[in-house]
Amino acid sequence: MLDKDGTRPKSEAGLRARRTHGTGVAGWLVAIATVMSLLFLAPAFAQTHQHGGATTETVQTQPEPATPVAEQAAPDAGAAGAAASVSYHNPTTFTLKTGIATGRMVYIGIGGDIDGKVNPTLMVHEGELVQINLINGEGAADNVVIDQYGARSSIVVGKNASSTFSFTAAKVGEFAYFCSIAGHRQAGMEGLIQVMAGPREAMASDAADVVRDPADLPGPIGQRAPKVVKVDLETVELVGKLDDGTTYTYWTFGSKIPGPFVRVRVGDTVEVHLKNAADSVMAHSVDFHGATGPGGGAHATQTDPGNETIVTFKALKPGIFVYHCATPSVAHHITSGMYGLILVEPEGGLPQVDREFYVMQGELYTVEPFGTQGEMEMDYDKLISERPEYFLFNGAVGSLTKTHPLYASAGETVRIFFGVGGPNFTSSFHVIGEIFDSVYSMGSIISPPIQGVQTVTVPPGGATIVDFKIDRGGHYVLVDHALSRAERGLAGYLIVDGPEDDDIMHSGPAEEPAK
Ligand SMILES: [Cu+2]
Repeated sequence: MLDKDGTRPKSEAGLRARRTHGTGVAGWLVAIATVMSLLFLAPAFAQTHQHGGATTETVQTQPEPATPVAEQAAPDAGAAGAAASVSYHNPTTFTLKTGIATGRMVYIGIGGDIDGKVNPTLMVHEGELVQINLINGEGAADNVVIDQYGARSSIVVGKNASSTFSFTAAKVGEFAYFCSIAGHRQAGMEGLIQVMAGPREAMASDAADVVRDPADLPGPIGQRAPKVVKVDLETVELVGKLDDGTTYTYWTFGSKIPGPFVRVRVGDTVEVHLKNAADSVMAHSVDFHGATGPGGGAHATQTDPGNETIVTFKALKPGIFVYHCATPSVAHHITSGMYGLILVEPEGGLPQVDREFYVMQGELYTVEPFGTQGEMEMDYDKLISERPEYFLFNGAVGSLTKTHPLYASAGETVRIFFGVGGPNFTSSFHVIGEIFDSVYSMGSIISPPIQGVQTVTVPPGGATIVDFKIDRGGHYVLVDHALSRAERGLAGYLIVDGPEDDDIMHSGPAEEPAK
């Protein structure tokens, strides 16, 4: 077992102390200045720039914009106009599940004031961004349409399929929402949305930290015989901190991103208990890429809120594998945070290292542009056309720079288990200032690792293991070398204590040869 906590400063004070010491040494400051400006100054600048134009930009991304923002603010400018643009970033969200009640086809409200109500009236305020989640509860094909706003969901086909759409409630009044599939409105699928004049009072946001610390993983298994390993996973939906002043409704395994690191050995029997929290809105499931069988376990684990399912599989092959939720729409569940890694160790384990870390990459598709403050809303159109706003390590902007950097000491060997949840973008994983000594390419442990690698390709639903010895103290930077993504949140620090060996690198010319 590795003792990782002995030298890793966990407290904020410890972090500050280390940073203060660091600035005393000019070496890394100079060497890393370019990178810092790339990774920190540029995004900060971009955020400032985007705040001003956010409202207009966002409205342009609506499927069919009903009313331009300028028009909303015009009649009674000042307070009303300002409030409308503030509340715009705190969507009022409703979830409707299709079902049968007293012999009719209906929508049933889920959560909040409309919980359990049949064809509930949706109360919103003028100027609010309204988000409607539709879940198929009866297995037919359904949608939701609000004609007056030109707003509609995709058609959800099959039980538990879901769709999300949004619009700005720019017109005051009562409007029908209904299903436009032939016969469904007549059969009962109809309700009202009531848009009240004037803005709602702003709500304070108290968002959770959803970032999994990259040092949070179990130690090596080493030598032992195969056995039955019980794995408990709980799916949790929660509002989490995406960035400073910015939140997102994440769907997670265990309230953190990525989900718990599962560690077994080849030949183990893995008994997975998947519990879906009682306050979840969606059904969830889990597909282990390290398993062999229907859906990687997803067929056996489609789990409604408040329920638990169990699936058991044999770990037949060693490797580092992704697991993820596989409930439709799968891309929606994955982008929202539902992915993790399972390591199936070979007999006797992997070569020993001093420190192991756990990092995963994913993208987020929000209606609002990157850097917008407030609560972000998932954008289904951007998701299916692969136009992300955010690229993230471990679920949030600044996750591995500001709040949970990786810590090590010079002379140590380091291993990073790196996976891509995606759902869509391949990573060109690289650590600025380092060379990977060994790379288990494509997550294969059976094949011998390749040596001396700068950048490693990791596809969505794929993973790798990189090992390297750190020869010199300083700050190293984890990136996807598709570096535009660093401007959208993707960066991490590996902070290495210890001597900054001038023989390996120093600022200025090589020393005079001895005479
Ligand atoms: Cu899910």
